Amino acid sequence: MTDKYAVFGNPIAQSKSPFIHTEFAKQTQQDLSYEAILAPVDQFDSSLVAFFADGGKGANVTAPFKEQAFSMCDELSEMAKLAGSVNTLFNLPYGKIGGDNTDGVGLVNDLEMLFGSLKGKRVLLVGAGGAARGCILPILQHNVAQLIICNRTHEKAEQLQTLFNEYGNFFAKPIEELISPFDLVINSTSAGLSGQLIALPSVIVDETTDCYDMTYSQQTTVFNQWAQAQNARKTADGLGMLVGQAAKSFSLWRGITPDTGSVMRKLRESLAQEAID
Ligand code: SKM
Repeated sequence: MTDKYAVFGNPIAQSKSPFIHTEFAKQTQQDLSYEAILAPVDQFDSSLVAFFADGGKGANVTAPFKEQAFSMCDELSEMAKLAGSVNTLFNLPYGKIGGDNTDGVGLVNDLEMLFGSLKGKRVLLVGAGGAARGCILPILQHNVAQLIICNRTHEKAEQLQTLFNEYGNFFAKPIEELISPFDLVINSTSAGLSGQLIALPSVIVDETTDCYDMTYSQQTTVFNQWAQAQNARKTADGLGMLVGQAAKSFSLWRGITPDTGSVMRKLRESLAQEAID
């Protein structure tokens, strides 16, 4: 019988997950279906419970439900516990729900594929919301020399410093105290194409700095436009992170790791096509 999976969000029409997981399933010859489910904002829990009661095997969760999904889980991975949010759910025996967070692994795999090993690098993480929190542990686990976090509201960055202090060389710094270039700057804020970028000092990026924007779009994101204007060595958007988190979820559910490269190429093509249409 075909195994059922889904992604829950609101909105959800923009989600590439059904395409990505259907491609992974074809590639690895897994008999599964994967649909996008628009859950009403006040009915995420009942939608998920109904999906699992109806035989759903697992689910991804996107905005705005990741924290709520976390609080519904009976069992959580260490990664999910520290992230405080969940994007991957498992239908466990006896009606229990298991949760993990694969966003950070997806990010780190993409960063190393694009820019080489993270080991020994000085890394700046911009933003201190849920997206940043989900990635701190995996970055620290890759032996960076230091990870600095900055945020428009400095107190939020300090709270994360307290939470992750024991896992590595991790500090919150006020934006005005950033006075030298980093090896890597990661934007986790959701200033997409037209959004307002938080004002960053230009000294943090020079021609040796790689820049990564967790969001993605057909055109260069506002953050990457800014990074290119500072002569960043390389810039990349978050499409690889999206495919990477999906690959990790898929391997947790199915016990088989799909190839991400071919799916990335197809997604890039379809984004380019959307830009033309
Ligand atoms: O964490 C992922 C989630 O698993 C799926 C997703 C999507 O379908 O757009 C985006 C991210 O939040």
